Amino acid sequence: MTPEIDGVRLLRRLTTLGQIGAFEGGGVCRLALTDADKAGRDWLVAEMERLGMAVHIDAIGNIWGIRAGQGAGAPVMVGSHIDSVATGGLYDGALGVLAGLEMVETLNDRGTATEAPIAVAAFTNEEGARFAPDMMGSGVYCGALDQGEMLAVTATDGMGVVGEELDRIGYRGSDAPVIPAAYLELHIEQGPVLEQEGVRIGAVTGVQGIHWTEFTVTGQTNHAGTTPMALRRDAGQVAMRIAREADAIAAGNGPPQVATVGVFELSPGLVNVVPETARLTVDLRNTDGAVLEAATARLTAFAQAVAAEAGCAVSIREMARFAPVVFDGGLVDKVEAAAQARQMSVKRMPSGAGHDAQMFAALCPTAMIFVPSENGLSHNIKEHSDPDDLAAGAQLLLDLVCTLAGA
Ligand code: HGY
Ligand code: MN
Ligand code: MN
Ligand code: MN
Repeated sequence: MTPEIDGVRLLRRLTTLGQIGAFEGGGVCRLALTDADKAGRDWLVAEMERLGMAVHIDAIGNIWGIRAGQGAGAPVMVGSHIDSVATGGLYDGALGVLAGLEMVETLNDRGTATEAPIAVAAFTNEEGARFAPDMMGSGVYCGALDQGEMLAVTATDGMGVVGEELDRIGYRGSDAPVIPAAYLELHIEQGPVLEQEGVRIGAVTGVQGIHWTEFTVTGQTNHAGTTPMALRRDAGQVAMRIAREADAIAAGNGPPQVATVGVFELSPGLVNVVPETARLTVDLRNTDGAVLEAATARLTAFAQAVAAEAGCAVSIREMARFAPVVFDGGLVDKVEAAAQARQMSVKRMPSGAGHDAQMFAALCPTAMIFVPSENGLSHNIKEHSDPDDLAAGAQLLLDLVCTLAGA
């Protein structure tokens, strides 16, 4: 029988990491490559070393600790991320990394050896909130994103460049990524499905496609009172129409299409001045790659047309573009069977959120385990999951890794 994890110890680690970059009254902000991210990284490396793991860091700051196996083959890897959005919670990403530490400590306590090494990874900038695209570190690790290009990415607020920030926080390493024998990621669902259906475990079948696009519209400032509507070159009106078109795409396509205007900035931002520039971002996602491609094409064509009609210019920047991925059917079956073996209710489901796992799907057998999110909330400081569910997910992770790594 697989050793039993210690749910209290797991929760303690989640709480400890949750104090790094914590807001008063709850929630965290550990934006990638900030001092708070560095503090989280420093704590994680110290924990890995305390557990006797060999710690590796690559050129984009991905961290992975390896617990030696009796054999020297490719490791079975579990992982996720410890960076957060600016309105983050305690569990998004952290759960997958810290459940990995809990798994290693449980095996150490029991003196359980595995044939294959076990790796626990924390990937750089999974969120993409400060530096786009998201899944940046795992994308470089898996060869899906160009390392040189990613090191040169400037922050969306213009403050900082990835490579310089890595140097500043001391996390630009030189270790070569190792391609695992299999990759498993435990993550909170970040949506309402499991809770609404009263199911404890999600056996994740894949991740929907993600397109992030930034539109910068340039018109002309003018007097809000004297300028007839027909003579305006109003960047704000164009931006609003692009945002409404994104909404129309979601309504027209219906679920699972989603569209989000997360950034919407007008300049000069004065009550009596027609806006000269507008910057907005649109996040489009769909499990169907062709529908998603068509949605993005429709939105960009619309933006160009309405900008021209309004006498404005528009520049369009692709911030992220990931096709949908399907996880390894055999491994998804194993996740489902492992939950059933422990009499845990389980449901096969796609992931609405992006995850580091989607970068591994092309390289090795990959799957994810979801546990419910209270009220489906995430990317919200009130993000919460039931400790028993967190422990259940961590236990399944250990069960599966013991099977895959030959405990
Ligand atoms: O946006 C996402 O889904 C991921 O959390 N970065
Ligand atoms: Mn996450
Ligand atoms: Mn997230
Ligand atoms: Mn994610």
